Amino acid sequence: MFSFFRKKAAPPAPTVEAPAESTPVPVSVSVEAPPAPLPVPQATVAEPVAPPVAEAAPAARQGWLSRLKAGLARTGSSIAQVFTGTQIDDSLYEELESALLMADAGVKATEHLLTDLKRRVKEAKATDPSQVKGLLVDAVAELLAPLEAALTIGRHPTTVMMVVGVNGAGKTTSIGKLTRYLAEHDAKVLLAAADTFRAAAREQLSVWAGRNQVEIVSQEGGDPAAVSFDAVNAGRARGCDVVIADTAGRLPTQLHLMEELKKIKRVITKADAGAPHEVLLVVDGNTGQNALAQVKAFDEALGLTGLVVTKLDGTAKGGVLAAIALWARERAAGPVPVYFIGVGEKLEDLQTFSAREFAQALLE
Ligand SMILES: Nc1nc2c(ncn2[C@@H]2O[C@H](COP(=O)(O)OP(=O)(O)OP(=O)(O)O)[C@@H](O)[C@H]2O)c(=O)[nH]1
Ligand SMILES: [Mg+2]
Repeated sequence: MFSFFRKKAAPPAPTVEAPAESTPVPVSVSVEAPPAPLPVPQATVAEPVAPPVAEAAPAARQGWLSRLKAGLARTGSSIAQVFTGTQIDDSLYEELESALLMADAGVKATEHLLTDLKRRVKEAKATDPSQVKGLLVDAVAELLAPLEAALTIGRHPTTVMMVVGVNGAGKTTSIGKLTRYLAEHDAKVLLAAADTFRAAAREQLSVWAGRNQVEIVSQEGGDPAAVSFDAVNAGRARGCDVVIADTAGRLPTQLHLMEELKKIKRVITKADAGAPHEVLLVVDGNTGQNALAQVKAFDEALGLTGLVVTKLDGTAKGGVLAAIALWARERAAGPVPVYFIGVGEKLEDLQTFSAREFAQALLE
């Protein structure tokens, strides 16, 4: 989900100059509007300015759900197969175990789900395999529920987000989609092209900036930390609601590149003591169990605040979210929410995550 609380009126005219390298694009959203209340803590605000996506566009949401369903269809049909018999017996649970493992749920989450399911079956005194399927939806939805949380902006004058992940996970595309979503809700966004090594990467982000008519700070061959620093300063000076830094893809095993990410984070904190407010990991939903390894490694290096799971429209099996959810239960800092999931390459193909909808799409 996403909530956007009213920000206070824009600060006095910025005096800080834009970095020489930036290519400002006219911004379609107004900084001055809405005139009003001071930022308020989430707990005391009844009415977010923007309703969650689910309420905003039911028709679009429906279309998205069917794409998610189609993407996860293989998992769905192999699990459905388990419930076609007439008895609830050991072989049903064994088949279900294999199907969950095949769906990338991993050993621990599979065990957890089977134990929980057996308890539910006993409690419900279920006798028909088709009932068991409904109970499995409940079990999966409950396991995934802690991953459901709203991405909130407006708590800070400028919310700074840093987006990280392995190569090709969908970081830049997701930033483009998220930017559109934020701009549609009247948030003023500035993008930082902190993937400075490849000209194509900068170009890709500036195409998204152009499409969404937002500003971008970019620097040929520059230091990613310096670009991020400039962008945060520029964003704050220009009264932006959100600054999003796109970083270059890297494997968690590339230690020097992980050090570089830590440096970007440290330098962002120098520009704004409370920032980055969000460190988002973008994970390709097709990565299987390796996705969990990525989440753990990036979390250890940077302290993640949220996840975006992409490409769930393709051949993704979906079960890895159960593995992530089980891991998140034991995480000292609490679960890492899945703010968004990606179900395609188009602008509207980024949607908020709902545990129950996901469980249903996966199993029904
Ligand atoms: N089908 C599908 N494709 C996606 C989705 N998200 C991203 N892609 C595609 O995945 C490819 C890689 O996306 P990028 O956004 O460039 O990935 P990245 O993480 O920025 O890549 P690097 O910067 O090279 O590390 C592109 O072809 C995107 O169109 C999605 O949700 N579904
Ligand atoms: Mg990229």
